[in-house]
Amino acid sequence: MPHTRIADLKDKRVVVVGLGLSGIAACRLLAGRGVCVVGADTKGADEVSPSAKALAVDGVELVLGDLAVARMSEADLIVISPGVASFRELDEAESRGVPIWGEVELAARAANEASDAEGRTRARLVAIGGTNGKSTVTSLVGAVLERAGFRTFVGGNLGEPLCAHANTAFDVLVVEVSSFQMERVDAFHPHVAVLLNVTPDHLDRYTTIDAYAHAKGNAFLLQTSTDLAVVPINDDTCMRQACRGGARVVTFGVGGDLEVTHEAVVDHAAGATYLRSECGLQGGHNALNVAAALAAIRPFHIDPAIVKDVLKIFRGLPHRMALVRELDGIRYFDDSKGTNVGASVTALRGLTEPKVVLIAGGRDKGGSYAPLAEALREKGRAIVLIGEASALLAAAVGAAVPVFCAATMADAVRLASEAATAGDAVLLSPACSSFDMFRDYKHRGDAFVDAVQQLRKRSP
Ligand code: UMA
Repeated sequence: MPHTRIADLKDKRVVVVGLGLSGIAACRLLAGRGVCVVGADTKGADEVSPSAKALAVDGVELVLGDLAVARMSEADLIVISPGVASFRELDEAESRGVPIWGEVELAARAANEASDAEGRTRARLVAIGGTNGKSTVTSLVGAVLERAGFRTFVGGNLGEPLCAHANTAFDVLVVEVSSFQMERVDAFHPHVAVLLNVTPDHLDRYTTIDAYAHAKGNAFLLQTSTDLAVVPINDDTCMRQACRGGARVVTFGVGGDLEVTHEAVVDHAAGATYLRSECGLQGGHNALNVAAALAAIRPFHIDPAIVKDVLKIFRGLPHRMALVRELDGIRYFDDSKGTNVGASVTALRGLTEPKVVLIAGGRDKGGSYAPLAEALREKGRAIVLIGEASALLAAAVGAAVPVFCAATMADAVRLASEAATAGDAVLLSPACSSFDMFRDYKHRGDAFVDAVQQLRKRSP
């Protein structure tokens, strides 16, 4: 039933799988619209968060510990959280014709229905995907639109689920979309869809990189000639995905419609030039991020003077190449958000210091660490490993640089500071997810920042 309206689900039985941020927001949204909601999680009652348990107060039936009890095959709809991959009961329900939506699909439909019901113009949807840079571009696009006076939602994979805001009147929804979130969409129709890049990631969930790229590309599917698809120039993988829909394609990069040169990002169609020296975001990868953001805001016809103001002050996100401290001539950078090999290689190569001590490791995601070994051969002083992937990483990079292993983040920072010499950088850019040792990448980054702040100056 691809065209089910949420309004028609009143008193119907909907199972929401996963009671993290997305699932909790989805449960509340559906319960608020008179749906009989079952909230299910593999975690038991003593493991889920207090917010998940509090859903019972909103009338949500909780199924905790054993998903089979949720009787998914008898549901009218299943809504899954992004972190939930396929499992037996879900496959069975799907084979019996039960529709399955991702949280973002539910949210986008709910936002449209709320606007229609109140006679408001529907918010325009800007979806921003890609292996790396999507949080930065999402935040930048959001910041420009807000400054230009649009009522703007900024969130999605970035942290705030759209479901939590589907009833609010916005002009634009700027949503960071992950491949997980794009797996289950069928009415999701962005006015602007951006695919920044595709490099190996999440290969513990996808059998091939093509399957991963395909999930990301679902964002383009319903686009038509009045919509915009934004992709890097000369990137066949991203272009192939964009062409699965019917949008006008705008490219960014060297020689693109949004052209990146040594000095500037140039919007040829608008006749506007944005000097890179006047941007708060620095580095080659960030020039590409700026170009992609400028492409994404094209349909909103924003005065370049406003855009320039924002570009000047926008300095990026916490835990994304953030300078924490300089001590004994060594700069410490927090790139905890570098959760895949491509991100860590970009971070390493982007540093101006000739030598870097890298802190990496965590939960392995199934890709190859060979590109990291190559970058370390050029720029690495040493690597300090943490977490489950330590042995795998040591095997992959051990020939390139000296390897140290640490049990905690505090140990890792201490070992890294001892291995570094004045003029080096110490970089936390783990190339892995954080869930083996931390709640999430923010928690990991905070632990790094704490440990760096505790370091004492070396005695002369
Ligand atoms: N669960 C199950 N069964 C499963 C798997 C999970 O019951 O098979 C339960 C867990 O026990 C837990 C809940 O599901 O209680 C967690 O759901 P979730 O993993 O979808 O996490 P949320 O808290 O809803 O957070 C999600 C995104 N998480 C993931 O995609 C893994 C967050 O992205 C996002 O910020 C949030 O929705 C709001 O939109 C994080 C992320 O790591 C930052 N994203 C990946 C990335 O950027 O690489 C894709």
